[in-house]
Amino acid sequence: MADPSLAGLTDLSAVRERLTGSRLEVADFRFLDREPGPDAPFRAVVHDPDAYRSVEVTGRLGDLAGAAARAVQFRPLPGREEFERAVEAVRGHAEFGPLLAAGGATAYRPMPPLADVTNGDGTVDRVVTVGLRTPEDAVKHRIIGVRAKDGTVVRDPEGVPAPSARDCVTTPAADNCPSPAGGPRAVRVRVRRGTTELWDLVVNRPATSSGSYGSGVELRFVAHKGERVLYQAHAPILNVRYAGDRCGPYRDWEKEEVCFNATGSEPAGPGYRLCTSAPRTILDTGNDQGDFRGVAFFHTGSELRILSELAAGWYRYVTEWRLADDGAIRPRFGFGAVTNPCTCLSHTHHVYWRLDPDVGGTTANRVDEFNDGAGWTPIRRETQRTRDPARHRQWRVVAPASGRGYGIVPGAGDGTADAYGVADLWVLRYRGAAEIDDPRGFDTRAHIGDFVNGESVDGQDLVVWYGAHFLHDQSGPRPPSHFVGPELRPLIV
Ligand SMILES: [Cu+2]
Repeated sequence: MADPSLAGLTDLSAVRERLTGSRLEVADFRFLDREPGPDAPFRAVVHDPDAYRSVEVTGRLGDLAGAAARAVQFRPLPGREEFERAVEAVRGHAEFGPLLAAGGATAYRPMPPLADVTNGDGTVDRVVTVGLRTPEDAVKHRIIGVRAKDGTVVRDPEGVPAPSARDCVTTPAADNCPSPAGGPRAVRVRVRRGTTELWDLVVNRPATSSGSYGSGVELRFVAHKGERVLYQAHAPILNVRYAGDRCGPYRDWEKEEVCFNATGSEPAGPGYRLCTSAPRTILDTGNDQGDFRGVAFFHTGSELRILSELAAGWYRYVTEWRLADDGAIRPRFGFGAVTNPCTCLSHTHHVYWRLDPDVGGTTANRVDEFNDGAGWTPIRRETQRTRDPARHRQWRVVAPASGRGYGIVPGAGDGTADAYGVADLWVLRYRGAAEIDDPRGFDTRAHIGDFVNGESVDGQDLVVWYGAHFLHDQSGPRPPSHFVGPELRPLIV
């Protein structure tokens, strides 16, 4: 809960008219203003786990009674405890229990995490999925479901990968380090060289990142040499699509932290580790083990690396920011997995960073696009764009008043959007926290384009979304890197 004055949110009559359960919980809360005052507008999601329904509540802090509510599709992700309960139900099942008892058999968190069942009367039962791996068997992977309300095993839930003889990746899920208790939601970080302050920013760990499904390592109030560059930077959308839809598509979440290796101390509290050597993730070690969960900081001598490792089902992701001493900012995303039945099939990961620039220390910014032959052209209205490597297409965010700017230079491996990936860059007017997530229902595709409605972005407070697309095909040549991401490079325009 972001604000104690909202404790009464679940008791509002607008909520009570729609949800009657005794265990209502606030699943998401956000202020819609940058600097929320005593009467700030807010948006919240209240979830009723008994009826398994949710409502979105919008209103103002100063007039809670006047808040409005409407039904929305929101289903909380299963946590570790709920998953373990589902596994216990499987152990007690006449057919699947003995399978799990066999040598080498394991239960794992699969994709998708839920396979809910809609009943004939329109009510929905929550069904938590469980992956069974039986390596001695011809069928090595089965994904079954467990109905949350009564522990009934659902044999062939809809929308999960079919039973499979494929055993992709030989890295067993481990994730066995302790979870830090407590610790700060965010920390302030400064990088100094001599008497010069190079960087000053606030960092949220994935577990406290914004968005209803998290957004990886999140940066706010990022200043280089005393001048604000970014108000906020994170990656609220992450999804994956398989060729021929042989698995998925899946929308991933970015708030579940997983163990990696980070050696150092925690001067600001648990969950934020200042490292004395380079942190090592599953992409470095090839295993799912580690001694730390949270955000690791490591200065290489020329840049500050800020990174964490995420889990979503069998996926493992590295979420990273590199802040170079010279002012360059490199967002990075890395792609890995533990043992599963899908990732040896060709698939493409899509990650979408949301960058809220305050280049030149002001919110009045503009984006220009460069193309060979045409030079720089200002973007005046909200729009979405694709990359064009043949024309060396790139972008820059400029502050017209001062001539300061930051180039957005696509990474060599960032790909180009297909129909599922939608686009590579969006320029939007800043519309507060209402536009941190895309309104998506149960479609896994990115819906950032829903925010494009012709508003002016010329010298305005604006937001840039940048998409990268990573083709993961284990039958093809090994990619030079499992990381994607652009470079944000300081310019004098
Ligand atoms: Cu992959």
